[in-house]
Amino acid sequence: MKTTYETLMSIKKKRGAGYLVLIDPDKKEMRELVCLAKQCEASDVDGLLIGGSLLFETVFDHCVKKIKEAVSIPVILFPGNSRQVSGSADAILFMTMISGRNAHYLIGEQVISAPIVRSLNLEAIPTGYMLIESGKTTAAEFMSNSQPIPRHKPEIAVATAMAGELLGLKMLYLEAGSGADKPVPDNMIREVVKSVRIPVIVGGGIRDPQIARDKVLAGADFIVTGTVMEDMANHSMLKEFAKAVHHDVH
Ligand code: 1GP
Repeated sequence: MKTTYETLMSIKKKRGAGYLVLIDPDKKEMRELVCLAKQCEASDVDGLLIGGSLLFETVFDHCVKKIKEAVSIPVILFPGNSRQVSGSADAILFMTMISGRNAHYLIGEQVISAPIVRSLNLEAIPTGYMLIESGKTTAAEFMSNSQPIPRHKPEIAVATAMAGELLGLKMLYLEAGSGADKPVPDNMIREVVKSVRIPVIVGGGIRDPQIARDKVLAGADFIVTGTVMEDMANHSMLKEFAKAVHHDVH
């Protein structure tokens, strides 16, 4: 059986790029979260990420389980901290915040969660999380107490990405932050993608399918949207996003 990482790689190979939707358990009632997950699957979304900067709800594990039961696309944890671990998911983006210099998010949270991830036998996908300046202070920036990479300094992003690859990370996540004013700049994506061989996920502040398409054309392997789908009125856009991201390779 394929690992979730291998599944993601085959999605990338087959579809040109993959479309992932972030579901934040804090943002809606359980029923609505499950409904969104089902709509994602029906709209050609390739996988779901579950997580958030905070956690007000005490039912994280239950929420992951319910979503996992409702869909057959990969359900991957995208934890804001070491409390967001659940054995019901297919895998976890085991992230280290390589853009910042706060040791707690580079290795501290990982030390806390590693024994739990191991005991749950959860597939861990080692991922370098790179926060990019996006106009205003985001929750990710505030909560991690770390400085984002300046958006006009692609060379810093490139060197950081290279370091992540040399350290053996399997994916990079270029993140503007949830609800960001401005998404990660196209030229920064282009430069990073040119410099590394590992897949690059891009998310934060993407509210329009055309913007998602631009990020794919700049070289993003996976696109993540979260906030735009919190509004039920936008669910009809799921298919448009999926279409904008995919450029199926035959
Ligand atoms: C946040 O990249 C994700 O971690 C998604 O961002 O909520 O702005 O779409 P948005």
